Amino acid sequence: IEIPYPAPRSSRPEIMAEEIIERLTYRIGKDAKVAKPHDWLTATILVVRDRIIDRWMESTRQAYRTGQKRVYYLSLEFLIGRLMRDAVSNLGLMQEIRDALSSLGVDVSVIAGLEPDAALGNGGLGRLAACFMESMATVDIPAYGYGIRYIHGLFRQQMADGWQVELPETWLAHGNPWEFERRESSYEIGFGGSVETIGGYEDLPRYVWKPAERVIAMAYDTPIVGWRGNRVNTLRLWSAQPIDPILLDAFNAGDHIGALRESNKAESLTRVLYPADANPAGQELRLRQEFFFSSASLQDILRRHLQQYPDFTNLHEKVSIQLNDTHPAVSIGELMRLLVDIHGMDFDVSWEIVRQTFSYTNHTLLPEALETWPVPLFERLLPRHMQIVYAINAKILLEARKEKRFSDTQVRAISLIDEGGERRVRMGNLAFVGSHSINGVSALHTDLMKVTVFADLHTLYPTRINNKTNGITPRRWLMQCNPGLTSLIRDAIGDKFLDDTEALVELDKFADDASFQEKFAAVKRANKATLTNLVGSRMGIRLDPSALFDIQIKRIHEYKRQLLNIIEAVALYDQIRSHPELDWVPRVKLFAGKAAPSYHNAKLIIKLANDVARVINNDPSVRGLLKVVFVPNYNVSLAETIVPAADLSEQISTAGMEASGTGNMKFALNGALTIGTLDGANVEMREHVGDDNIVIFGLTADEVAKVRSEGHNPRAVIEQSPELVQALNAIASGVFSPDDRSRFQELIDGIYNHDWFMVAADFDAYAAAQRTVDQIWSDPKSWYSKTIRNTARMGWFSSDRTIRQYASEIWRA
Ligand code: DL6
Repeated sequence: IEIPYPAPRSSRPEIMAEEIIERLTYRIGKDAKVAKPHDWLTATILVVRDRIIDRWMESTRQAYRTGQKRVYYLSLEFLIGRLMRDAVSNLGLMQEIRDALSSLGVDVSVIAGLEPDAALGNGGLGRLAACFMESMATVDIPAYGYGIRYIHGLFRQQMADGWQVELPETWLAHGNPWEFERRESSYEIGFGGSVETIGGYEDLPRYVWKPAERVIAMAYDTPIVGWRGNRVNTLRLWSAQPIDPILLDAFNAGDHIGALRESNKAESLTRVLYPADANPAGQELRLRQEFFFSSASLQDILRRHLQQYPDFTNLHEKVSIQLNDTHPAVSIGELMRLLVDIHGMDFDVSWEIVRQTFSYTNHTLLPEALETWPVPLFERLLPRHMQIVYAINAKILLEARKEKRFSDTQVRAISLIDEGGERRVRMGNLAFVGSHSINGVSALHTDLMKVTVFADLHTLYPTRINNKTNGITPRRWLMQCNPGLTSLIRDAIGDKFLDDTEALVELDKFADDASFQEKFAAVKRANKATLTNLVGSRMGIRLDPSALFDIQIKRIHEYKRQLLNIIEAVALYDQIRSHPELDWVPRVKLFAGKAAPSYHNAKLIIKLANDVARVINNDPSVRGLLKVVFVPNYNVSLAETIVPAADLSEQISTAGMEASGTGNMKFALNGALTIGTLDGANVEMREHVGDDNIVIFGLTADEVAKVRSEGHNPRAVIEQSPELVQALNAIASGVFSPDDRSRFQELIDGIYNHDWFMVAADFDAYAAAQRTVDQIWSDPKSWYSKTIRNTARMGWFSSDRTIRQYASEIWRA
């Protein structure tokens, strides 16, 4: 029987209004008269979702029909944020949904603000994965994102007397109308146990892993709509389920809690996002999570492949698997196990297929963030994978020694096992040797990879490392978050940039046009007013929208140098009080970001920002000239309000330490001036926007390396800078912490004693750069000429461009 497809859903507002009422009544069971805002939100999402499904199914059918290569993006993090505005706007239904809801007396912006912010990630890496998902759908690549459906995403940050307090985040509290539970897509995942060898010397031995524990991975699918709805891809997130939900014998014997032990244990696997960010993550749970989602994803990929092809000999031609950092690197061992042990393929043949299938993106050079696992832990949890790692290692080391004549030191550096001290499995090295492509995320970062962490592996395999500079999706980070600027640009240069972000360059000719500048400034003012209202209502702090909004929002980390910014605020505070007669530029210094719960110094930096804010904001002598705010609970939605309102974007990491940054791109695209170091993608941003349209300061990566190797004497540097001495003394002596005068002593001692992050070394250059910013700000014509040029020239940083490069140069998809 030919079963017909349903007719596509209408986008007429009156039809959608009817459907919203229908969903409210029959799916949610609510009478419109008593429906709560959350019910309206759910009903609306269900109506929007229906409009996605037709396209989703067609996208899947097309991939089967054409036999196109599929791309699988494996990531432990997807920081997707809210989805409704994204989906509606990509489908081009914004006005229709607004009209449909308003005919029912509901304001779309009110219910859209209720959607939980899905924070299934820590920071840049997770947000990049979300931008990539949207861009892969936009540029029409059949792709699946694979990750974990954490019940609690990244913690909710609250402030208690200026200290960060972490609370569980409950994004699933009202259910998740976007997702589809796929009970039929379930796989068994094993842990522990032993490996049995079957077969003798003559025979090829077969290895059978007998896990001691097993859980089920069950899929939840979320459709991801590309721009103009042309393609819809799938984000498949795994949830852990017990094999036996309840041990009935134990329950009947009265052990009611023990009866649920297995169930709790399984569920704890996907309960929380491991909150580490560039911190040692040596926790068993984390390794379990990594294997859990890697194994489930690979079993799913192989199952799909076998639906279309008889065997795996062409796997690498039909499948590309991108490892987002090393978190899914155990997939390399798992794919080997599945091909060799389960599907009976030859080890060497499988290894070639595996290498051609995988590619790996590195996101950090910080040594403490490069994952390694103690050999005993790895062996206990994954005994067969440990054998496979040893077998791969033997192959690679032999090749290095025999063919490439590597020295012992080089061999030690490339080994998959770190033998210095406690033996550990190096996931970065495993990802490297098991991939045909290893990419960095900015030109500088890629260059540094070749001479630092992967120097010896690069010598062994000189063609594998390549660069793919990050990008951001212009849909979320311009069109949706900044409708005012988007419509101004459309009026000026037409709609081409909506499909080709690089067409923004046409705006360049308006950079010095007085009337355009005025309109650009008006949009910025309106966005600043929105942020002012948000800060007022959440924090009770009144900002002056005509002040320069100087913004640093990102994870709190010493290398990102929020501390440098705070110290400069203290120095400025001092200067303003000492020279009230000068013409100071009114500034609001705004911070937001979360610190890893175990990262002591980062939490202290948050407290310092809050302590400094309290003193400065209550001092009448600087009122109107300087305000400092730390906005709690930074997340994607908050960024969507803050980014369009920024005048100045702080991208001030210690050079050589920020792999790329993507916040830097979001701000510049939305018409902020960047003050930054020559680090990460700032380097390429300068090339694109032009030297005159960005304020660069400080040591370069080479200079930082040189200063460190030659011995840095921060005390001597500090003593040369009266402003810095004064600011450091004020902080260290308790001017901002009268209740605990020594609270910040150790933070300041760190600067005096080693200054690893070059805060003292860069301070004077940074302060001078800030005064340059003041000068530019004081001449609005010059300010807007530069900021308009930023918007005009940032088109290259679209994640569509990045994804096209991955597709043509890595995936060949
Ligand atoms: O590539 C995305 C993003 C970069 O823009 C940031 O510069 C980088 O810090 C971040 N890395 C991570 C992982 N860090 N660790 N571990 O989030 O990736």
